[in-house]
Amino acid sequence: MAGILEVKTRLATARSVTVLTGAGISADSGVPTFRGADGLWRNFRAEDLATPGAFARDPRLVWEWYNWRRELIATRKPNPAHDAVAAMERRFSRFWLITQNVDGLHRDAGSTRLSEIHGNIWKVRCTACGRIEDNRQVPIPILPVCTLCHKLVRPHIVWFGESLAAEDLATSHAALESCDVLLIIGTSGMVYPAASFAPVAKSAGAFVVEINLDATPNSDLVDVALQGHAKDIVPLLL
Ligand code: BJW
Ligand code: ZN
Repeated sequence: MAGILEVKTRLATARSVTVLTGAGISADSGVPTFRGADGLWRNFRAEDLATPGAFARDPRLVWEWYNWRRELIATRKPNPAHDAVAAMERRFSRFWLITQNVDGLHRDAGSTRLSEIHGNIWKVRCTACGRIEDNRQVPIPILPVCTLCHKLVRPHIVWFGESLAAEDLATSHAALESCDVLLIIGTSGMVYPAASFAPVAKSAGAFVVEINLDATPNSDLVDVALQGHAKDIVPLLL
């Protein structure tokens, strides 16, 4: 593919690289995406369950959904695309990974300079005292409570209608505005604010590359759109 050569050339002279990932990079590890048919659970969409209102109405149902996902993700391993992103971190002194994924597979692959802007499925947060704890229990006993104050805990995940952490937003914007190359891997570009990250980097002068199975709302804006599986394409860019 001609596009791959152009991206390799850009990366060869880049001083600063930022990567934005979505569910598509973990699809190659067998983690269902959100907007694919395999993302459905008992006919609910993420938009039905990943909201503060859904948790307030029926915390048991929402925790059951998370238990399904925790069970699934617990058996999954990083794939060559996660490995290649971790290798990029070692290659470039100025590097930042912004991931929308909550599965933790980037950390498993060795990435350390990253913002998990939608949280992490292996952390829980107390609805009363706000304490955040690591929790790898699979399945988690329903309903789980805080070790400190014994009130209900929730997944430490950003749901629809909730704000991202201010620090994650600031770090992400700094990385988008200062990078020479932005790689956007496996995201539909439908969910804000991450959906606006490509234009932010583009207007700041970055060379923007999309790697996705399909065209997305970002495809017209990017400098190069590479269509295919992340696990096949991302390792070729190094
Ligand atoms: C492959 C592949 C392979 C597959 N290789 N590629 C109207 C307009 C604008 C904004 C809003 C609006 N109404 C509401 C909003 C705000 C809302 C929003 O954006 N909604 C949209 C749906 C319209 N956003 C928010 O609420 C955010 N907060 C916020 O904005 O705060 C301020 C505010 C508050 C209130 C009102 C307004 C503003 C928070 C968003 C939190 C998102 N959280 C989730 C779920 C968490 C649950 C959990 O994980 O447990 O995060 S939603 C879900 O989508 C998840 C993902 O991180 C996120 C993005 O999805 P992603 O990663 O792109 O996955 P898919 O499935 O969509 O796409 C996969 C892609 O991969 C596809 O393109 C495939 O082709 C590709 N692919 N296999 C390469 N092998
Ligand atoms: Zn508590």
